[in-house]
Amino acid sequence: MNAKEAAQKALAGERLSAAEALCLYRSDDLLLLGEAASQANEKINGDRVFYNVNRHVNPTNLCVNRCRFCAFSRSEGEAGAYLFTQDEILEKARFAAGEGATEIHIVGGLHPTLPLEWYLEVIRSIRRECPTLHVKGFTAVEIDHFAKISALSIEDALKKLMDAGLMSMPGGGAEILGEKTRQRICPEKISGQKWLEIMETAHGLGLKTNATMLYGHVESLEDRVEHMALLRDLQDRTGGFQVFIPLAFQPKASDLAKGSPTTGWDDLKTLAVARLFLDNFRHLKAYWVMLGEKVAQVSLNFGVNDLDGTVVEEKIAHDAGATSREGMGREEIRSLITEAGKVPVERDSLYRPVGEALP
Ligand code: V47
Ligand code: SF4
Repeated sequence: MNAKEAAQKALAGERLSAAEALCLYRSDDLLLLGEAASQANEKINGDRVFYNVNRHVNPTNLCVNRCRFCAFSRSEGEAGAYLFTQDEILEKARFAAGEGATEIHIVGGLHPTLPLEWYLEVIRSIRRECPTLHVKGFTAVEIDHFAKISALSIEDALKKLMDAGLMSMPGGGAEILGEKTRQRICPEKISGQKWLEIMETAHGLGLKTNATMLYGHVESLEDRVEHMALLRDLQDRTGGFQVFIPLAFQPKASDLAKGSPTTGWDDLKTLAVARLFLDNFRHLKAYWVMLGEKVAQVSLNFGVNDLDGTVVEEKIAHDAGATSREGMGREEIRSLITEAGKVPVERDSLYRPVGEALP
């Protein structure tokens, strides 16, 4: 089968095999992929493109994992290591709520000594003081860490976080799920299988989560397609993933992939293939922080229907050399979307339009 036939198959509503996704990836007909992915997206999402008004907070960069691609993390005593106090975090949340944010996105390193109670109190205080904020927090990697340090099962750790007020989970820590490549890039991290199990447990408890894929380092195209196939299988079972977010590797301060960033060509192809292959994911996000504003804008015609958010203070990608801004204003995001011929719609963290009657 050639790329044109694979694209037609996807548009006819038939599920693509891994071999067909690879065939799309290997095609150099970028516009064919873009056109097909755009049509697939329009069928389910029309010409509306979502964004949200949010604020990222990374409570600490101390991390016991030290993944090879990560320029954000530090070890104890190392220059640049930090830990925000609970008051500092609450102050950032208060400020965000005052500016009209609807979501606080909390992700950090695996701190060597902080107990789970510290994180529970962070969530409780934000929910108490800022009731308009949705608390989206903690990757599956952090959930595993919390369970280990408090001798709890994954399910019980998640229940405690939910009781404290956690409302959904971001999609980080997925990296590349296939074990061989995962071992090369983040040997200390939980396995891909464990990441999937934690997501399945969260979905079983009614917690919606996102899913990411870190691409553009040492992985092969086969790794990427296998990764997406594993996500598609889990989504068939649970329906708990809200959105797929490919994360473009930022190579500064990493010896992976000899320091070259992804190309716009690869970024757009990856998003288009994801839209055609992941037939059970309604939403596809272009994370403008890692793609850059320009590629993110063009991707709105390559199957993307979500531009993420205002972000405000981004550390993970910027410590690794991202050249985008650390945050973007609501009006700037809206005009990027409008200029690409789409209709901007502010969403909440569960993908409901803000300010419209809820179903
Ligand atoms: O898990 C770390 C990645 C992730 C680098 O769910 C890097 O809405 C690129 O998951 N180059 C955290 N990526 C960020 C994340 C995220 C971001 C925005 C929205 C959502 C969401 C989730 O960042 C980590 C890791 O996969 N990362 N280092 C790097 N050098
Ligand atoms: Fe730690 Fe996450 Fe960075 Fe890995 S990617 S070193 S787990 S902060």
